[in-house]
This record gives sequence, C-alpha cells and structure tokens, in this order.
Amino acid sequence: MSIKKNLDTDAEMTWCPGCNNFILLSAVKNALDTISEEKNIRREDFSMASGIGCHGKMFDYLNVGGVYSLHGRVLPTLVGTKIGNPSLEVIGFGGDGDTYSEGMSHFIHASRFNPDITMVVHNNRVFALTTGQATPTSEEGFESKAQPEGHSDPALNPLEIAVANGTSFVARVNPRDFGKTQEILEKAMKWDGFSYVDVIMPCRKYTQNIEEVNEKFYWLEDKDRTRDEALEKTREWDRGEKLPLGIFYRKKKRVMSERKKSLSELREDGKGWHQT
Ligand SMILES: Cc1ncc(C[n+]2csc(CCOP(=O)(O)OP(=O)(O)O)c2C)c(N)n1
Ligand SMILES: [Mg+2]
Repeated sequence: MSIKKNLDTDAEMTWCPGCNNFILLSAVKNALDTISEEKNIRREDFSMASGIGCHGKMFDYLNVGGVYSLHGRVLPTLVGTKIGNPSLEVIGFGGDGDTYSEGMSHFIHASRFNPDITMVVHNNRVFALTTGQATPTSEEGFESKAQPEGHSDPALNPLEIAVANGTSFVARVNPRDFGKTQEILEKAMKWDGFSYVDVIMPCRKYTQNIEEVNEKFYWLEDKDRTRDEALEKTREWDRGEKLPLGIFYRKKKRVMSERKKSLSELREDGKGWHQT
C-alpha cells in the first residue's frame, strides 16, 4: 500500500518560491514510496536526520521519524541511528555549509565506515538560512554581506573528495529533472553501503549560476567507472566544461554492520554499553 499521502505534514512552507527544495521534497517522497512498496516496509521503518538550515526544514515537511540534528552533525546522527537499529532505512539531509564545512570530518569518515545509509546534500553554495555567507562550495569571487569584496578562496569539489576517498556510491542530481532525480534517489537508497547524493540547488536569493546549471549540463552514462575515470568526471565542471549529473562512481565495499555489532547484538552478548 502506498505510504505517500502519509509522508505529508501540515507545517507551514517557508522555502522561497521557486526553490529546488520543493522539487527535491517531492522526489524524496516518491522515492520513499517506491522503496516501501518494493521492500514491503512501513513509513515507520524509515528514519531521517537533517542539519540546521533551509535544507533542515525537510524534517518539518517529511513525516518520517528521526532527529532534527545539530548543524554539521547529520552524518554521525545517521551512523548512530543505524548502529542502534540496523533494520531502519536511514536517510539524511544536509546543507553544503552543514556537510562540507562544519561536518566535513564526518563526511570523510562516513566513507571509511561505509554504513548502509543515504546522505543527500542540498548544495546551494551558500549558508542560506543565515542570509548568504560563503560556504566551501561558493564560487571564488562570490560577493555577500560578509564578503563584500568577493570570497577570496577557491571552491572545494566535494564529489572529487568523495570519489578520492572511496565513497561507495557518489551521485549528483538537479531536481529540475524530476524523473532522473527520483530514479537516482531510489538507487542510492537501495544501495548497500554509504550512498551520497549532491543536489544542485542554486539559491534564488543569494547565488549564482541558475541559468548556467539549468542549461549547461549533461547526464552521465549509467555505467561502472574506475576511481580514476570517476575522478576525471568530477573535475569537468571545475575546468569550465558542462556540469555532469548522474552516478559518478559506485563500488561495493564491506558495510559497517558486517564489521561492527549493533547495540542489540552487544546486549545479547552481555557486552558493551548496556552492562550495568
Ligand atoms: C554549531 C552551529 N554553528 C552555526 C550555526 C548557525 N547556522 C544556522 S543555519 C546556518 C546556515 C546553514 O547553511 P547550509 O548548511 O548550507 O544550509 P542552507 O541554509 O543553505 O540550506 C548556520 C551557519 C548553528 N545553528 N549551529
Ligand atoms: Mg547551503
């Protein structure tokens, strides 16, 4: 039975008109619905976490249990959720400031731990909720109230870092292509291991590049690549070429639960934090 209607909430929508967040939210609801039908699981079998920011409002608008976490701490919250209850389908929503600045160390280590979770990053290339300061993915020269003479640092390429770090599943989507976005979210959620999806989301109030990213892009062929081939793909946009979208890299690795016992297993063994 479809869970889609039950994923709505009656929280007031405060995203700006025209924001890609609306489209992403719809695609996420569809993807959760597909997964629930295919795996025959309930709405209650999903768990989510979000960071703090415009993206964090996913927690208000998606009727899934979980944690409205701290700024930058979505990933440790997801990892802890999965250790606590491995049967949950765990998905997180972070901002680019959230994930690539404050939370960057978690991003690196999540790849190494390879928990069976999905991380979606709303990459609007700005700290939007706090009114437009530069994040690590802001373009060099980006002008804001906090950087009136233009941001002086070069932008970080999070996909390059993810692939270099051996992240099990690395993808990027633009929600303006709704069908592809839903399809890749579903693939990410079905993936056994850490799946990471960067979402192109030009902020309509503070950034940049709206026409460029909506017009100058192409979809990558859906095929396996070596890490070097995938790295090359992640660098195309930096070189001023078209923006590649789709799955850059996927490689099965041993997931965290095969290496670490869950809390309930430790409890059964009479070990771990539950000993009194
Ligand atoms: C530990 C901590 N540091 C800073 C903040 C202030 N803060 C709240 S929202 C936000 C901006 C979030 O930017 P991003 O993660 O990119 O999300 P967006 O609003 O762009 O979706 C910041 C810096 C905070 N709440 N907590
Ligand atoms: Mg942001």
